[in-house]
Amino acid sequence: SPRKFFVGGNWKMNGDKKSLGELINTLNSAKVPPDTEVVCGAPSIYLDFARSKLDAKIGVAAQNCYKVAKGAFTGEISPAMIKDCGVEWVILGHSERRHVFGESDELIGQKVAHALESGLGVIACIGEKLDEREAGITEKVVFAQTKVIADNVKDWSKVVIAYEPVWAIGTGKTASPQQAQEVHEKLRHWMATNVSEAVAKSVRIIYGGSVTGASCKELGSQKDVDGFLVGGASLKPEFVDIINARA
Ligand code: G2H
Repeated sequence: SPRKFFVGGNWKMNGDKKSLGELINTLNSAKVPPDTEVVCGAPSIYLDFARSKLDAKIGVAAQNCYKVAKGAFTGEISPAMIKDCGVEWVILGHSERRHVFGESDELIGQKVAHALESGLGVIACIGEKLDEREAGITEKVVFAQTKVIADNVKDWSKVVIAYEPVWAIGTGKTASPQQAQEVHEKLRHWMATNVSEAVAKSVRIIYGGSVTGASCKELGSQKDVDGFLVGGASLKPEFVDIINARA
């Protein structure tokens, strides 16, 4: 595959300097395969800490950012600030941002545009809820979410799409390798039709939702699964096994 395997960790709102420091020590001494890219999503207050402690072989991501560079937006952080901490990536449109904090497709699109213009890489998350899957509208939902993202992208080399079915997030209910592959393949086809063949071939589409050391190998061997976005298991030494899923 021309696509470099991508393993993202999403620490969400977890850890402290002590526990994250220990995790960082484990990651720094871990083997990272040369054909695998690893990025850890740290809480915003620990971005500087994570970037200064993690080896250069591991990237760091913010878990969110705002859609403009600066101003009177109490509590928000900008891509410029993220970059100023030496951090290269931002996760946008995570289901918790969408469904706990009410972020709209439109806002997520604006954030994607501004983060890319600012020079950050973007891990853009999409995924259907359980009732949507049961109603048979998974494709419709993920295509609509992808379209809003795509409308805001010029340089696809800086974008990773994370497919995270909401019913699989933090529930221990991982999508089966077949369920993941089916949606990833449809997303790649959508990219070919609506963006270009070249982008469809090169864009990484990663899977998220209760990925573990036990489930990562079979998921990661699917043709259109180019890596993972890992929540709970990214806080444990098990994350090293997931980094080595294809090794
Ligand atoms: C999905 C995933 C990481 P978890 O949110 O983004 O979390 O692996 O805990 O389901």
